[in-house]
Parts: sequence; structure tokens; C-alpha cells
Amino acid sequence: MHILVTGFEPFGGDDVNPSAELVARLRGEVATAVLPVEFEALRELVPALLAEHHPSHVVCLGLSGRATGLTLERVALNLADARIPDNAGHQPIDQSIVPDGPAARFVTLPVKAMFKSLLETSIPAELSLSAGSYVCNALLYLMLHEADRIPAQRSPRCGFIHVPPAGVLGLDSQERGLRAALRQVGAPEMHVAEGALD
Ligand code: PCA
Repeated sequence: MHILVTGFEPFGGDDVNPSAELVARLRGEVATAVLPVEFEALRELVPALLAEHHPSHVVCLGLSGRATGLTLERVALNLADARIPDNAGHQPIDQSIVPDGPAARFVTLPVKAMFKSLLETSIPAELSLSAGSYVCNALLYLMLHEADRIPAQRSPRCGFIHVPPAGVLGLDSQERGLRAALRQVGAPEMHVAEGALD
């Protein structure tokens, strides 16, 4: 198993992004990258990262100011609709990410198995049906899109976890939850009702 974990640089006037701090805590244990919060830059960075690391599993992280726990995303939309400009000053409104791509792509990590492990560690967690329409969603969509172009036996399983601000859930708890979730990336998915997991 070869896991790649990505985080994002600060954006929207913040000086820190907890996703980058979590990545720093994992450096040396898994492959890591901290990505710019820029729609266009991701188009080249995503295939370059997959070509460089050949991961079997990719877990992308990003900050959600609204999250209260580790939020396991299940779906990426083929939609870029930015509320604020990205760090390159680019603000796409109602644009597709991959013209002619499917409207949505499902993540390929076992999110319910990961969710259950978070609940067992008593870290606040939730499953989410939309990663939004900003740069995090674009990263997840592009990662799933590029993974789909790799032959099945080498194609990485990819997903995304939105993390809350460190003032809402401390970084030590976030790290504990992330490590629990990472231990499940190779697990079979649990096709049970979400309510049966807690
Ligand atoms: N969060 C933003 C982009 C970068 C980040 O950490 C998002 O949710 O789209």
C-alpha cells in the first residue's frame, strides 16, 4: 500500500490551513504534498503527483470553515463555482471542471469503513454528499478523473476529507482521527445504513 496525502496552502486571508499542518505531521510516513489553492494549477499538478508517486490510495485534505468534525466526502461535482477568488485571483462561476466529463464522480475509498473507525476513536465525523464547488471539489474531481485514466490494476483509490478549523477541533484530535481513517483505506467498503455505523 502506498498512500499519498495532500493538503492545501492557506486561502481566503487565513495564515494557516489545518490540512497543511496535518500533512506536515505525516511527512516521512506517507507520500505528501501541499497544494496551491488555485483551480488552474491543479490541472497539471494532479497528473504530475500521480506520475511521481504512483500511489495505491490518495487522501486529499482541505479546510471547511463550516465543518465541526472530519467530513468524509462521497461525491465530486463537475462544477467550479467560486464564492471568492482563488489564490491566483481566478474566480470561475458556473463552469465545468472537465468539459464533457460526467456531472459527478463518486470517491473510490471505503468511506463508511473510514467513518466507522472515526466514530470508534470518538473523533467527531460525518459523511457528506458534496465537497462544494470551490478548489477542494475541483481537486477531488480531477484526482478521480485522472485515476480513471490509469489501468484498473494500478489505478489509485481516491477520496477527500474536509477538516474543521483547529479552533473547532484541535489538531491533535484531527491527527488521531486522520490516522484512524488512513488505517482503513484498504478495507472493504461496508454497505450498511449510515445509522447502523454509530
Ligand atoms: N479548502 C477549500 C480550498 C482549499 C481548502 O483547504 C475548499 O473547501 O474548497
